[in-house]
Amino acid sequence: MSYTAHIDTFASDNLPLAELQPEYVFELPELQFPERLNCAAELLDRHVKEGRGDRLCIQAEGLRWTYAELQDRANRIAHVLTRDMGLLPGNRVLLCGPNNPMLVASWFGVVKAGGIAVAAMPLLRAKELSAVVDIAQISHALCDDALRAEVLGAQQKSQVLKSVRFFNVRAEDADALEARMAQASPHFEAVDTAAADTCLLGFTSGTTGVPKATMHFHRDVMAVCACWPQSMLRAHADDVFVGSPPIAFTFGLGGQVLFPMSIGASMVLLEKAGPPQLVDGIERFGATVVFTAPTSYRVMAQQGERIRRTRLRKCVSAGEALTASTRALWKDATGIEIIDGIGSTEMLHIFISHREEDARPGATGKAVPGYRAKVVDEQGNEVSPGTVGKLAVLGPTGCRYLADSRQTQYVQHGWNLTGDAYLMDADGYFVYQARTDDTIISAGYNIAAPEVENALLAHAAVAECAVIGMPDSERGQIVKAFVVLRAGHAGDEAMARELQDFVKSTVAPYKYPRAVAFVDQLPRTPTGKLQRFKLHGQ
Ligand code: 3UK
Repeated sequence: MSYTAHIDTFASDNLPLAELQPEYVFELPELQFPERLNCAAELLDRHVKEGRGDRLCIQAEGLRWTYAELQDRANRIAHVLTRDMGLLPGNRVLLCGPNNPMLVASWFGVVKAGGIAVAAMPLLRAKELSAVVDIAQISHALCDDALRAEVLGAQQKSQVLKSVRFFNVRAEDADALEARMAQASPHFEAVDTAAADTCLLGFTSGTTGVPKATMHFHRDVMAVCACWPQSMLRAHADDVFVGSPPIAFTFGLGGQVLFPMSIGASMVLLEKAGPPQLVDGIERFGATVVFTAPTSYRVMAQQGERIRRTRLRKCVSAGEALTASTRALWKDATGIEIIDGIGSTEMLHIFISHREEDARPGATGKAVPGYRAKVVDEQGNEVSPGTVGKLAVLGPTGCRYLADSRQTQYVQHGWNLTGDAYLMDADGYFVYQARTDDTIISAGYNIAAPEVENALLAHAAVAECAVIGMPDSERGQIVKAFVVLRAGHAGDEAMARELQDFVKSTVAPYKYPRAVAFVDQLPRTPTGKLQRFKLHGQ
């Protein structure tokens, strides 16, 4: 048994067996980790120790914290957790709240104390939260007062969640986290965890509904900081990071917290970060690097002139495929070339991407140094360039589901299969096609749902749409489109026919939607991903 600092061994007891885990590669010199490593000490304490305590770390509405100030808060929280709340290394701690400084301080308090941070999407309701609590056997929680009712509801449903404290409480409350912190010492030596001790669980419901927890080690956090940001993002210590995804989504945790801190830069935390608030935030706080999703870039592009007058210089897109048209729209509006990157909760962060100058419209990029990527067939054999197959990746991070039989779907032959259909072009660029379960087979033709969606989106009357394969006795499946129309358009027979003809005129006619339904909205995950599976049977 190798070294561990965990007294509660729940995480290691529930890791997938070694033979079910992917292969890991640590080829870069930056990926040679010592046996003992605490990522919170590396990302936070190291800056203070090396004399950068006075540098700006966090800005938020009416607040500026230096690295030393964040460390002070995190240390006090670590004391409250271990002394008042009885946290033991290896225990899981639920973190819930919108993106704000106390949520980040809580994350560092938990990880310094050797706990396992489990951030929950701020939109989750009591029932969904209690599922998270049960799967991860969560004993402690630190939560924003804004989510008090949901967290107390989840605690009532669960047997395991024993200790809860709230922060950002407005009324006088002796039990509030801040009141307890005021009594605690600002000094706390980070627990000497193993590089391979779990420090965070990332929940993913994927696009199919049933939640699963991915397990990430202290060394995984340091590995994602050492790979993509260094080779592709290339930000520096004076950059100011901002973004829209919740910290509970590893895209948000990396982009807004881990990556800036890994280089001594600063972050802006916005509790609400829809396109208008994000544009405001970039302007008001002088943000230079933004992380958000393609849909958000499309809306923000309307404010191109305003954005040109800000300090913004680097724009990262992930979460969904970035179409060539969205890339061009943003470039025309702002002059900035988006950096696209595909990542996943399982891999922790981005593994295929590109630098601005290597952007290829319609392609995601190439394997990030430190990672390998290939396109394989059903048997796991690499296919030739230009052929569509399944995307397979490996690197220093990889998929470990907590006690979940779906491990053998994601990891095959040592490679991580992300569930995406891709092709590699003749120059080695990876080009996104669809989720593998979004490929519609109609009368023998393979049709990628996103391609039909993009064709429909080009029609002036279409605000949003989703395309699925509907079972059909004659053709196996037929293409069915769910369409949200822009205001002022009627969803009638004539419109359906017009859209069908429009698609036939822009893509191969066999791809046109034989069925069209008009709806008011589309089902999406809290991170904005389309849930096509929810449309089946509608
Ligand atoms: C899709 C993309 C095309 C793809 C994520 C960056 O999205 C993240 O994690 P999730 O677990 O979803 C993973 C799936 O989302 N996807 C993500 N990025 C792209 N498809 N182009 C892209 N650029 O289907 C992937 O398998 O929610 C993204 C960093 C951390 C993340 N967790």
